[in-house]
Amino acid sequence: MNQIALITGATSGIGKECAIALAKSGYDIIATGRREERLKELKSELSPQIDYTYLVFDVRDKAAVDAAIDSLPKRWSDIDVLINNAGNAHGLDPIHEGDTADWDAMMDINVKGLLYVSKKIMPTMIAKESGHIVNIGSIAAKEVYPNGNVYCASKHAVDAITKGMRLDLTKYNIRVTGVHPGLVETEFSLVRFKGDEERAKHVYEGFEPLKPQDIADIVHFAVTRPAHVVMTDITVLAGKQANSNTVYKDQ
Ligand code: NDP
Ligand code: 8X3
Repeated sequence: MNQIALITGATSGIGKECAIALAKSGYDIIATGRREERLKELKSELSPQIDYTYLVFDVRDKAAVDAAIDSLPKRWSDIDVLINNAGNAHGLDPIHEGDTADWDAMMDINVKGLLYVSKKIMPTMIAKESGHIVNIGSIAAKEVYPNGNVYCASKHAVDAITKGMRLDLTKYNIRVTGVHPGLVETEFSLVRFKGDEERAKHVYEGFEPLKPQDIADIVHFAVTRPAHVVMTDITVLAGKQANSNTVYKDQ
């Protein structure tokens, strides 16, 4: 039987490309997200050689996370790889002008949601003494940029949780990898700017941003290393990006 990968936030961007990349190399896929139509459609983009199922839940809702994962038939419950990808930025404002609903969303989704999903899946990995957890952090997990305040805090938390997971889970042969991308062109900025397409497009103009496939390649590489190799921490920027706040754009 194929190995099983569960990917959160697989309706779009990095998560969707991770599902496509892992399916191509023979993983059976459990995709999750809130937009069911997209989860249904994803099947047609995956290798026909693998099995596919999906779960619809909001990672903020602990009861929904628990019920969804508990609903998996036995055939799907033995998850080998967990990609904690679901997340977004909400807003880009000076801290004193931040919207507390945006702060709640980022802490609840990026941090607590990641914990809720992991909490359900780690016991199975511990019981079989194998598994791999990949947490999608960000360059915002490593640096703080102007107006990034709470998003950066949420991603610094992801980085700390990643390190904590590695400390606590390595003895059970569970590998833990943090992947920290810079600017990737996805729906990320559309969500951050609440549907403002012009503003979102501008973020990726004047240079070649990373593609979600670039990040999926790296995730794929990390999870397909042999058991004695763990990629712990991978930061990846666009070619013209020097740090979180410095991008050399065409004039
Ligand atoms: P997208 O907006 O394209 O995708 C975000 C995914 O997260 C969607 O599938 C969305 O699914 C899911 N998601 C968001 N909120 C929830 C929720 N409450 N419950 C369940 N699922 C949720 O953005 P990216 O692909 O760019 O983002 C993926 C990850 O990569 C995020 O953690 C982001 O912080 C990180 N990242 C992105 C970078 C970038 O520049 N794009 C750079 C560095 C890190 P749905 O809406 O269907 O629920
Ligand atoms: C997404 C990339 O630079 O907007 O995490 O924080 S950035």
